[in-house]
Amino acid sequence: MKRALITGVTGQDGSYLAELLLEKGYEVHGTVRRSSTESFERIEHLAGKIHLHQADLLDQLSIIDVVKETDPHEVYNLAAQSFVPTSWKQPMLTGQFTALGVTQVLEAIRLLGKDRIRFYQASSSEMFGKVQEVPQREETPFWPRSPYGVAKVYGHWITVNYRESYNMFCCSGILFNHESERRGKEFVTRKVTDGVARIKLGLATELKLGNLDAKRDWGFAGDYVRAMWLMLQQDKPDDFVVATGETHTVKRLVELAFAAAGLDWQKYVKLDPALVRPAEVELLIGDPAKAQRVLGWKPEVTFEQLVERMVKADLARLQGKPLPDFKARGI
Ligand code: NAP
Ligand code: G4F
Repeated sequence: MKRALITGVTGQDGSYLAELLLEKGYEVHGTVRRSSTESFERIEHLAGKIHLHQADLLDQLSIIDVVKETDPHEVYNLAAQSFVPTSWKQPMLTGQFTALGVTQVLEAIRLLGKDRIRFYQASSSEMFGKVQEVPQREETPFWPRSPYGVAKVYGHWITVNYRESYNMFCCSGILFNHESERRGKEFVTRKVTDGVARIKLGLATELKLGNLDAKRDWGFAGDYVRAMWLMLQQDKPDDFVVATGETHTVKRLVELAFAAAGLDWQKYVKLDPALVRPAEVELLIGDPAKAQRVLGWKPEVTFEQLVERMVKADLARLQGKPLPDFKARGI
């Protein structure tokens, strides 16, 4: 039986990846941080099926201990301070978690199993920032626009460097935005779908947003964790862009989400300058050709289906109803 260790298992991607690995017969281990309130909502349904270990990316010994104890075949490093605006408020912390944290995990692997443990790093399209090429591919130069993006560039290159320096099996997945009903409510897709559901149910009267013109290549998180796993099943380690190849404005997202609840967005959306970022990433659109060719990966959920399922899920959640069975409905 294969064993996998996921850092950041309580996050959106961690929860979907844990489900996928369980389906594939893995013994799944995840790291969690100690906190005065538990943040296990996304993995509650996996209680008893996965093994949780206390560890923090900022504490090297805890990372070494968890790698030693779990003796994994594969390590997926998903833990990070992942919200871009927070990275301007806490740039040092973001650098410590999101950049140096990667080296902590790589060092633990180098010490304990550099020839057998396969490593996945959660890199980001934020690294492309002020984009130097459209669409963005594996070779497109990086120009990050936030402390988060800068930290992810470090994480990407240290992953490549350990592959080249120590011949370790290290892959960097350059993933474009991916969303779901498990997305944190501070990210724009979920903020919008939750806001729409609240307005529909009479719990709110408006929704404040920032830049409606920014464009993103949005996919479904459940599709993207499949690409992570596929990267670690190849004969040799490599880096891959994972994206849909389509881009949409925030405004289009807003239109679709309000329409999914039968509402006219123009009556409810208010622009709030405080939500505009010090430096914006205006356009992201990825070229997933390499992932399609080498990994045989392609996304299954479209942007329109994604927005619809997120609105439906937020409506159900706020009404205390069970979440819709998306698989049965084909989305
Ligand atoms: P997320 O929902 O914000 O989850 C982040 C996870 O990291 C949580 O489990 C969090 O734990 C954990 N974490 C944060 N700081 C930590 C620390 N110091 N030590 C240990 N764990 C820590 O993020 P996500 O959307 O699942 O994304 C997963 C990864 O992919 C992140 O690295 C993100 O930067 C990257 N990424 C995401 C996207 C996207 O569109 N979702 C795109 C490209 C790359 P708590 O629950 O305790 O906070
Ligand atoms: O949903 P967002 O906060 O995601 P962002 O900044 O693109 O970052 C996400 O994707 C990255 C991959 O490219 C990940 F690496 C990262 O961890 C994270 O998951 O914002 C998307 C866009 C931005 O252009 C932002 O300015 O939406 C715009 N926006 C407009 N109004 C807003 C809002 N974003 C947020 N969060 N909140 C708003 O009110």
